[in-house]
Amino acid sequence: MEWEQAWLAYRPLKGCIYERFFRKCQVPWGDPCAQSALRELTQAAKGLFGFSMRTVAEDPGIILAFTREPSLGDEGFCLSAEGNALIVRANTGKGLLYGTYALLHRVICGQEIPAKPLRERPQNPLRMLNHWDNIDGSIERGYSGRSFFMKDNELFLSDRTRDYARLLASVGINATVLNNVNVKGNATWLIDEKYLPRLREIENIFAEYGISLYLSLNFAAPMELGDLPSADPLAQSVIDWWQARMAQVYEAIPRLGGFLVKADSEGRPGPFTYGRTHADGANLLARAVKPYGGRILWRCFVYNCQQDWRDRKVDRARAAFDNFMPLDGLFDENVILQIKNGPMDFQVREPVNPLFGGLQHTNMMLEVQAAQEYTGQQRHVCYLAPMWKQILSFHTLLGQKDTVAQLVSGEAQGNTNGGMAAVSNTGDDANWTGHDLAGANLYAFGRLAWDPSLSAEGIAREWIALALTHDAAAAKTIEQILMRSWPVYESYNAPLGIGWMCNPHEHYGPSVDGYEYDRWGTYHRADHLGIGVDRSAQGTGYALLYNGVLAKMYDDVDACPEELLLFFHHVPFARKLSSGKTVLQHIYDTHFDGAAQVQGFIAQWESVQGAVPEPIYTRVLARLQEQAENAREWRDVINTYFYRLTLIPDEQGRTIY
Ligand code: GCV
Repeated sequence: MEWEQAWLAYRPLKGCIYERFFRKCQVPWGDPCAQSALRELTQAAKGLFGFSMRTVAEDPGIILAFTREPSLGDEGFCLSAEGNALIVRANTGKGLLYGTYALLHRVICGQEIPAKPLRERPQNPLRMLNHWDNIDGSIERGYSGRSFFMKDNELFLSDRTRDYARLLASVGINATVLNNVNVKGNATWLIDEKYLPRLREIENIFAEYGISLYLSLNFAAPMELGDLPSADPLAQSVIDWWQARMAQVYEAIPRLGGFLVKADSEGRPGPFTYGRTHADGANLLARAVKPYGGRILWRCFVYNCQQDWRDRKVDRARAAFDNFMPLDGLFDENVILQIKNGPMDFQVREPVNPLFGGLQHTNMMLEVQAAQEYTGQQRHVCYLAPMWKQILSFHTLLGQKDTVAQLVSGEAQGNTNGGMAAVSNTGDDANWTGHDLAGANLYAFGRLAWDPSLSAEGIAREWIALALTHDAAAAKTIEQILMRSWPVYESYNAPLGIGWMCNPHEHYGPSVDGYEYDRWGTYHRADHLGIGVDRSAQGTGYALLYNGVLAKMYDDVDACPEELLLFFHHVPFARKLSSGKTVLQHIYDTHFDGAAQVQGFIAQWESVQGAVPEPIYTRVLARLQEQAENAREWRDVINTYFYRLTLIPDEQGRTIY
């Protein structure tokens, strides 16, 4: 299948003041990342300006040069315009590569390359994608086609593997987990000699772009791959098995970054079976990979998925905290706990996971989902950078440097074992992300992982200039659509933080009671008088898991932020919000408004015709039309449900069925 180049398309650029610099360059030999930078510059010169760039010894227009500046670290760079040259300096080839992409992006976005050196280094040590690609080629929660790494129980390589690595490196992503965290069947064998040679080939390409390869593994591998009777993390036979296996794996792929593990979660095996803790499980693996410099990323998405909906005392939102807080400080230094942004599961609105601000002696990283499982499945536009910004800037009230960004980057604790991961939204669709506008999410994830202080608008503007258009009016229109898209999606979905009113399993389309009488711990608890889950001190006590005034705020129905009201409290439909509207009227109004706004997106998009390339224009238009139809469906199903439940009509007398 053919594929496009997303934001590395290098379409012709007219009137660029830096064009002349692109004729000749000087790049150090021998370093693989520096050579990748050279290839990128050459490709860019051809696409942007239509000529071939030459490498020269004298009088270069672009210079990539090694330097020794401790403040730049292993990944930072320095960029400047000096005399007749644009110069990128870095301590490493990786830094030169990142600096080269920064140079290219500034040139394409029409930004100045200053004479005074611009210094950058990433905030997060690990900036990682998690693929949920299965070895048969399907992708769990994948909305952009099939896997471009796996098919029919085989791994494969193509030119697309390199283009994938280029896309990642161009936004500073430095690690990737190739396979789904639900490791089953043949995927368990990825750590076997059957697959290791091919993985090594893939890893070699990634290394040319500064990307570390990680794999997900099956905790029960000693039983499924070996012939041990148990996977008990404290059994000597199991310890020996993992050590021998890791020796084999690292002999084949010495630079392998490590492993991501989903254990005791949604039916996956784990240490609980043997009465052991998650620390026992994680440390077992951490010790096996430690001699090779490997890391274990251990997921905190652990909860009881066999809940009884009648039982109001068990609260899934508490699960990660209750499972992991008692283990704080017990994990080895090469273990990182990977924590989903919220306590539930990537809903359109959730509070920040209280493990951030809870854990004090454990490495951690933030997991977000670029794949839009609950946010429109890449059929609806939903630019997630504004949501991620809210999470990253959330003050947990733990110590001086207390934002989620400061905690996960290791800045707060002064360590380098942390970062950000995103569940990838890619697949083998020509445009990589199904919805063209979902490309903005992949781009934004990399940029925010590099620098969480960047603004969502600024990132959107960059991405639009790189991927879509230089037409100022069209760019502004597209930026407006992106920036409105999350609030609009939220407005026609489950209201006020309650989440989950979607069709079970596929998680697309409205179904208010879809999860209400199920075992997954995801309820709205509505009756004809009121709605919401009581997570206050009188309810499940979840609100009290936060620090200080945050706990007070969430616990108090009058102080709780309204966008999370129903997440934390069960309230009457007649309760007045700050707008003066009742909760019920708010539900009606937001759903009418959300559906209308999507219709508005269509008109806005139609105005950019001619300013963005075909076939992107047509593809996006088709998706927006589908979104408009679906938004009307959401509006009518949700509003009708609450009207029939309460028998209270819409104050404005609009049609509710
Ligand atoms: C990979 C949610 C998704 C699952 C996913 C799981 C996880 O429950 O629906 O498909 O499994 O999260 O994050 O492990």
